Amino acid sequence: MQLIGMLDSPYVRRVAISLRLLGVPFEHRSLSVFSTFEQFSQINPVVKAPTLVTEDGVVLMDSTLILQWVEPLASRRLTPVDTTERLRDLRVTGLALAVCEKVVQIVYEQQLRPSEKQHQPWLDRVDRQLHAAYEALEAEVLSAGLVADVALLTHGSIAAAVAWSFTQLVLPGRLVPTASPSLARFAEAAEKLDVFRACPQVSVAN
Ligand SMILES: N[C@@H](CCC(=O)N[C@@H](CS)C(=O)NCC(=O)O)C(=O)O
Repeated sequence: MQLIGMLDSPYVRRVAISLRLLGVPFEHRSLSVFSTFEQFSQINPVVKAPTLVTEDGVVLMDSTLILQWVEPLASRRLTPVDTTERLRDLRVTGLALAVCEKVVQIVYEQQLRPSEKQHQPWLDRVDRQLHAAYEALEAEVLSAGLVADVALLTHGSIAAAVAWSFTQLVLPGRLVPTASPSLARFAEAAEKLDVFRACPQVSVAN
């Protein structure tokens, strides 16, 4: 199994962390959707990260769908068994992925479009959505009382920690820890776990 994409993508990172937690062996190919677009397109012409190439050579996209495929192959689950917990975890996952999407939209708008072509009303809209997602995520993390323990990690808690760290990396200062204290505390503790450290969002060489 090959996981294609760079760990500075929160989507690639959540899959890499989950694969390790699930104990599913994989080869990680750190290709960029930008600087190695052509090479990436040889594997997946759609050039989306993460891309998973299964043992049978099937090319899968989308972090959630990849995890949906992989989890039943493992002996462990990152999906809570209890129905109420599962619903909460899905909500946390959705909010964290919305955060990632909004941050990516802001970064693409600011870095890929010439400054004279940036559309402020669009950026304002996305920023409002980002803050709304963070507000709801903080409330969920607080009420769930998330603990950074490898045995307790779920899809939602992994996505929440990864989303927070990603936001801090690419939009420093945009979301301050005092506005999301429970999430910031949880993410900081999660980042100290071996499984998170094994999947650094900034390459050690940088
Ligand atoms: N919903 C997708 C989002 C994946 C995504 O947008 N990845 C970005 C990298 S962070 C990407 O592939 N960007 C290139 C592009 O969309 O052209 C997932 O969960 O995997």
